[in-house]
Parts: sequence; C-alpha cells; structure tokens
Amino acid sequence: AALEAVGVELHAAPETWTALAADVLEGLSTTPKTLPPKWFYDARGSELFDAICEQPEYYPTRREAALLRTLGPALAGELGATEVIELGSGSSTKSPLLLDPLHQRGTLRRYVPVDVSASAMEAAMPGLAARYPGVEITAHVSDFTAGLAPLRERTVDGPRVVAFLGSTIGNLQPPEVHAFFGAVRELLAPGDVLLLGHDLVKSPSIVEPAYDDAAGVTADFNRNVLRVINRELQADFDEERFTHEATWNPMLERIEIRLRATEPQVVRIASLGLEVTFLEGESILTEISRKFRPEVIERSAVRAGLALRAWYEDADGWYGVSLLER
Ligand code: AVJ
Repeated sequence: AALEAVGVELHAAPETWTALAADVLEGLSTTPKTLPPKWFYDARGSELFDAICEQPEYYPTRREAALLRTLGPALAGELGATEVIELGSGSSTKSPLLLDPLHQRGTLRRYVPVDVSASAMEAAMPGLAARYPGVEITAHVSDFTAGLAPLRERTVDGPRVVAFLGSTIGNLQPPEVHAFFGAVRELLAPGDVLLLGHDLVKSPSIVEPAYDDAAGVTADFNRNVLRVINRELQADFDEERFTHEATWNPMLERIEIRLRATEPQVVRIASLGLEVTFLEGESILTEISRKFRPEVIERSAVRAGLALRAWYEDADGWYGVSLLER
C-alpha cells in the first residue's frame, strides 16, 4: 500500500515459506550441510549486508561504484536504454549510478527492480519514484534465479539493460550461472545488454578479510540465517554455538563461508518435524562467493548463447564490469 501511494507496482512471489522449508530440509539432512545464501536477507539481514558494504575490508561495493561512476555517462550514451531491469537490486543504493545518466539523457522510461527482500525494496522505492518522475517503476519480489519469465513482458520500446551488479553472480555455481545466463538471454533482444558486475581473482590476503571483517558484521550476517530459520520454522538454533568462517578455496577460486559448530549438538526444527545432529566442528556451507577471470565469464557466456561485448576493470584489476549481448 505504501508503494501504491508513490505509484510503484509491486509483484510478490507467494511461495517463500515453502521454498525455505524445502531448502532447509534438503540442506541440513545431507552431508556436508549447506544452506542457500538467499535466506540471509530478511529485514535484519538486508541491513547487515548494507553494513558489510561500509566495512573497510569489504572493497567490492566501493570498487564497483567507482567503476560505474567512471563508466556511467559513456555507457548511457552507448546503450541509450529506455528500460533497466535490475536483478538483486537490494536497497537500490547504487542503482542511480546507472539510472541517473540514462535519466539525464532522457531515455529512461521504465525501471524494474527484482529482489528477494521486500523490506529493502519497499524502503527504497519512494525515493526512486521521486528521483525519476515519469519513469514507470515495477518492483518484483523474487529470487533472480527463479522466475525471470514474467520479466519478458515489455511495456516500453527501445533498448533494455538487464543489470546484475554487486558480484551477486559469485553466489552461483557454474551450472547455475549457465541456467541464469540462459534465462537472461530470453529477456534480451538484439541491441539489449546484460550489465554484469564481478569481483576478480586476487590475493587471498585481500579477499579473506573482506569476508571476515574486524567489527564482526559479516559474522553476524552469517548467523542471521539461523535466526531466520528459528523464526520461520520454529527451530532452536543457538547462534552462540556456531562460529563464522571465511576461507579462500584456491582450486575453485572462491570464498567459502561457513557456520561451524563449536560443540556437538542437536537442533530441533519443529515445523519440519526434524532433528539435526551436529558433530563438534561440523559446518554448514552458507555461501560461496566466486571471484572471476575474464575468460571464465566469456566462456560461460558463450556456452549459454551470449557474447562478451565489452570488459572493464579498475586500474589494479580488483573489480570488473562487463557487457554481454545475445
Ligand atoms: C551479495 C553475494 C555479492 O559475495 O560478496 C558479502 C555477499 N557475503 N559478505 C558477496 C556477502 C558476505 C556478497 N554478494
């Protein structure tokens, strides 16, 4: 209702609880235990993520913003986009880096943010509606790996940009990237682009601290998934009995984030009628954050029927942005 008041349409996927139940059942009844990272992001988790982005060790957000600030105007000129679909838009804090130059050039007519966090989106929309008068804003609460089909619909003519920023692609395993690129391809016509932000492979001495900040914000964010499960599925996780861990996997070129049980324990998940046993030191893999090389992006794009149109990175090669087209 708050969104309607500012003229923003909101489409919400109804099956959130069932999806969480299925993911928890599957992820915690197998070895090694895993949980998908999307369940971090309730209202508190989204706030914690925004706080991570402010930590001195967490460079990706600042690096991407700097790169987009530099590229923005030329990009807007080159793309002349009328529509921006932003996947994983979160609280849309960086969206203006892309939207402002398009708006200033007068081409922007429609903005479609897509995110699993309804609260983050609801908080951001009034500000965006005011910043871009006359631009149609249609928000979708949804998982970017699931239903992209409703986004195929076009209400404005002209080039479309699908933006997937923040290196969220790093959460996806290679087969998931393939499926994702395939789904995005269906959203693109000739002349449209996927604007992708990706963190790049670099020394673990830089990457690891980014996922284990001294203030403990990332640790708190990681434990948030336990609080979400406790609340939504009537579970009794004791977050004090799990430690946060972030380690660089050099073979797979990714950070692996885990919650590790400090002692043996049994956790009851009442809504699922499930008891989960943890051995001392047993872990739950809660997130992977892959770091990329240009050839890895290009290879996965080409396999999914996309072509790499442009590649940009900052001076020391810490962070990159690319344009993919069909
Ligand atoms: C939102 C997936 C891009 O992988 O860097 C940050 C999430 N997790 N710190 C990332 C995250 C812990 C973030 N992404």
